[in-house]
Amino acid sequence: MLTFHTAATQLRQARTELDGGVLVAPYECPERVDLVLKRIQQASLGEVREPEAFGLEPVLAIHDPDYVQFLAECWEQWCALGRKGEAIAWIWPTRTMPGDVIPDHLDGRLGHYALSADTSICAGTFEAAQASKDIALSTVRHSLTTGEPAFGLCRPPGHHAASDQFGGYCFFNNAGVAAQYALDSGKRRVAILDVDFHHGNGTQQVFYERDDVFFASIHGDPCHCFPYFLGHASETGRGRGDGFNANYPLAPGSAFDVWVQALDDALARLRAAECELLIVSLGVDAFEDDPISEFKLTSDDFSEMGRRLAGLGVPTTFLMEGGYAVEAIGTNVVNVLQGFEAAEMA
Ligand code: OKP
Ligand code: ZN
Repeated sequence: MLTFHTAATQLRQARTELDGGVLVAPYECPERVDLVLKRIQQASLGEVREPEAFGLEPVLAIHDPDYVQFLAECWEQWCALGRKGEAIAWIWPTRTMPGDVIPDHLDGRLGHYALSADTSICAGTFEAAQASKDIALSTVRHSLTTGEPAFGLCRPPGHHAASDQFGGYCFFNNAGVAAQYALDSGKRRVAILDVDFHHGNGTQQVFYERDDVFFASIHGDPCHCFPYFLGHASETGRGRGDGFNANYPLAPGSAFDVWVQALDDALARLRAAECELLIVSLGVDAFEDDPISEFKLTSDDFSEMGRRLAGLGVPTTFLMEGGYAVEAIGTNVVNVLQGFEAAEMA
């Protein structure tokens, strides 16, 4: 299987993440990409290719222009204020002060455009986010033109990024940008299946009122897990999108026997919706040893996941999301991709 990757994803080298009341080295670190690449080469998965530059137009097809401009300017403006650390939001519009006016001051704008305090903005963040969406776009274009599966080694991830909010390590919604590109290229309906441990709140929000993208997500129950405020089973879509959103919140501690039932149900829903392309938001943080997640999937379970995904029988684009057990991240990603290939061959 072909992989798309570029070193520009490593332009984001954040030093800080607010975690347990202290600033720690971010879980979403550049080594994640190095280790996945290393395993791809070891396992002879296939050629690794550079993405092409698509510019900001496909981003603006799902993201708010002022949000994109905020991301472009944030670091320079933060530095101009003479701040010492990285840019982290610390005040938000809330139930009691809804904040209909977008503030002028950067601290206010940060609160407006951030959905969590775990994600700093630093030098190179905007550039890395652009590289990541170019990988997503190059990967989906390959699947569209050849019908072949392909893997986009996106970093930073994308599924928490909403139309005008960043957070959960995400800035542009790579899967959403790719899905919209597929629709704009002539596909009538696209499926996004999110297997990351965390609910893909951004992807859900972008497509919630639409019937041309079916979004399904298997994740830790938001009553107990990030992002806490979206991802319940009762969220099924709105308006013409009603029936095109399927959430499978599972209890922390769930293992593959439970997880795979949700997968099979999600795949049946996607089959019934007659989707012409499958985009997999491929986080591997459902792994048993992930440091910030709470499912119990083994490395072998990821191979079986790949085999079952192939059963849908539609052109498939895999896009990297989370996965923080760095010692196993390469094995787990490549197991999904090779499981998929093995089942396609059979
Ligand atoms: C991103 B992706 C503790 C962790 C806070 C929340 C998880 C973000 C996951 N500081 N971050 O879905 O893998
Ligand atoms: Zn995750």
